[in-house]
Amino acid sequence: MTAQPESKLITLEEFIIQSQSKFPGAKGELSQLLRDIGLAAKIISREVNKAGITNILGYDGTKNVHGESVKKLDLFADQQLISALERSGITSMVISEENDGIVKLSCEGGKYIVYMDPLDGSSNIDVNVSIGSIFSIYMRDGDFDKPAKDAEALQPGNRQVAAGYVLYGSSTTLAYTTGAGVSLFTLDPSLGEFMLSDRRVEIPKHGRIYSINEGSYNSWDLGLKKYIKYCQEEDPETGRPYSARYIGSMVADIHRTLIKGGIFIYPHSKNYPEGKLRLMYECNPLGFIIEQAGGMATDGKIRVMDIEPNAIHQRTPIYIGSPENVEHVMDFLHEYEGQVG
Ligand code: P6P
Repeated sequence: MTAQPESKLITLEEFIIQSQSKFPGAKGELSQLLRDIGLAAKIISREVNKAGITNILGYDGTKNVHGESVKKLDLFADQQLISALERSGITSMVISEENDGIVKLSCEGGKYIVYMDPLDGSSNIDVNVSIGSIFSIYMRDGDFDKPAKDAEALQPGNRQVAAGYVLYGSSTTLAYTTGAGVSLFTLDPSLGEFMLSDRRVEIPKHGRIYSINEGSYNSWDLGLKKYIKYCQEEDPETGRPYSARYIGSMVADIHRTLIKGGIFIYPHSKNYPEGKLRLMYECNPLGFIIEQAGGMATDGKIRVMDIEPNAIHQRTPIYIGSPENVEHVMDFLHEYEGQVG
């Protein structure tokens, strides 16, 4: 990633407008939506970076739809993003990890439907580990003059029109795609602007990092156990043993995988028979990003983005990252399918 000379510094807003000009028919609505999300991200970043000072750390005493204790920053992020989407005036429904059902916005016939995990990895907030926001944008099929129906929200990930994440880490990074590659932006706090840092990022074809919570080893399928043992064997010719890295914030683990290559895995297990991670607002948007950067994202059998959803909060196993690493683990899963050990 080469530093941009001052004259070449491009803000997120400028980049979105430049990109829109490549689509003559575009009316700028999606561009406006992305800009609104960018503004919410700046506001959230400001609070995340001073959370320790403004008593916004800790729990607010409520629980989300999944019975998980909600941290104050979760709620703040949820409110900021929903307000941004309300202001956009073109979004009819928002589905968020922090809300049981579908949030209907005042623009009932709005063209877009947005899924989001407003603050993913929130269990890491109090220990100052990177956390992130994830968004996934769909377009309704039509009838924009009629109020959107709940059923319109259940679209497979291969119908996303845009997706992205914001990583609140040592710097605040925003990544997004509209299906024409993945661009990265870094927030310059002195300007209050996201500045273009990589116009089209590509994931390495292969990586020597595997990322999985090995605490659930005993409940893995035999093929996964065999694959992780393969990663740990000594074989200088294939660059093994690989390195194990696991942050516990999906956005941070996926961002590292995007930049350095390798594989992130959250399999099904005894505690999470369907997998832990959410299809619609974690796996589909991050799968879209990784695929657009040249990677792969599967549930162990099929492409994550081809899964036909039947519930807005449904979970899925996920194997995501460099294409060679994902294909390799799939080979192990297939070879030992149905075997116990
Ligand atoms: P575990 C965070 O709670 C999250 O939803 C993802 O960001 C992360 O990848 C995963 O759960 C971590 O789960 O079971 O390893 O703590």
